[in-house]
Amino acid sequence: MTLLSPTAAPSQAFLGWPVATDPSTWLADVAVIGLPHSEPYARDPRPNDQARAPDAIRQCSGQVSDGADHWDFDIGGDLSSVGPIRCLDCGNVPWEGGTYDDHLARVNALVRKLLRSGTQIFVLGGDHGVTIPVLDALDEVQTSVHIVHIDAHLDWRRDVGGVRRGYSSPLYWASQKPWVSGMTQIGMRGTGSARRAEFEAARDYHSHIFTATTVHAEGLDAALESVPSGSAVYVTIDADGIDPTEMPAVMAPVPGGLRFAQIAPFLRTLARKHPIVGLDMVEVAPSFDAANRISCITAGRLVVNVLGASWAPKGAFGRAARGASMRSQSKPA
Ligand SMILES: [Mn+2]
Repeated sequence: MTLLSPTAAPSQAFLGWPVATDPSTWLADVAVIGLPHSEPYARDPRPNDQARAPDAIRQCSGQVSDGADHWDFDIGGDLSSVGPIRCLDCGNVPWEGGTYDDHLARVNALVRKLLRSGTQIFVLGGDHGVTIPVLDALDEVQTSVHIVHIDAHLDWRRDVGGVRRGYSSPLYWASQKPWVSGMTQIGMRGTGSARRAEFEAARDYHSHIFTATTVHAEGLDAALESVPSGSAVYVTIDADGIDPTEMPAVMAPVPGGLRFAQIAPFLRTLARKHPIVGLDMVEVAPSFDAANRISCITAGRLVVNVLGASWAPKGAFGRAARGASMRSQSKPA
C-alpha cells in the first residue's frame, strides 16, 4: 500500500454523492472523507465505537436530507441550487495494520491532496484524535487558519500516558502549528482531561474560550467576533459539545451543553463570513444513539448547514475565496 492507495468504499454514499475511492480521480469542490481511527489510549477498546460513526452517519443520509432538490429550511434553499458544486464521497481511510505513524502519513497525504486542489473537506470521525493529521495538512491552504472548536472539553493535553496523538490532544497540536493563527473554543463545561496546567496553557496561547455557561447567558456573538475578520477557518466539532439530550451518542456526556438551535445558526453565519476550508465531525459513538438515530442525523445536519451556508449564492465570501474557475466547469451535485 502506498500513501495514495485507494480508500475503503463506504457502506453507503453520504447524501447519495458519487463515491471515488481512487485518489488519482479526486477533483471536487466539496468532499466527505471518513477517518475511523486515531492513536488509541491503552485504556480504550481498539477499535473504539467512534470508528463506526463515518458509516453510521452516512446511513442516515435519507433523514439528513430528503434530496438535493428538496427545500431545506435551515439553509433557505435547496442544495442543488446553492451550487453548481461537485461533491464527492472519498470513502474511509482505515488503519489496517502497520504503525500508527504509517497510518498518520497516509491520512495526511490524502487530506493534503484534497486541500491542495481547493476542495472543502468534511471529515467524519472517529474520535477527536483524527483531527491531528488534518491539522498537520492545513498548511496546504496557503493562508493562516483560525480554528473554531466546539466541545465539552478543552483537549489541550500534550500526551496521555505517553500517547501524543489521541483524542485529548488535538487543540494542543493546533497551538503548535505555525499556520494556525488562533483558536476559538466553545462549549467547555464540567471536567475533562485538562488540568490547571492545560487550562493555563490555552489561556496563555490566547485561545478564546467560551464556556457553555457563558454561551447560555450571552449567546454566541462574542465567539463570532473572536474570529479575525477575513480569516480562513477550520471547524472541529466534538459531538459532546452538544447537549447529550440532543446528542446522546457520545462517550463522555456532560450536562448543560449547547443546543443545535444555537450551533447551527452560529455555523451558518461563520460560513457566510469566512472561507471554511474544512470541518470535522468527531466523537459520535453510534452504539449509544437513540433508536431513531438522532445523533447521527444531527451530525449530518451540521455538515449540511455549513455546506449550504458556504456555497449559498449570495454574500458568500467563502465561495468567492475558493475560486470560481473550478466551479465553472462543474455540474450540480
Ligand atoms: Mn474533543
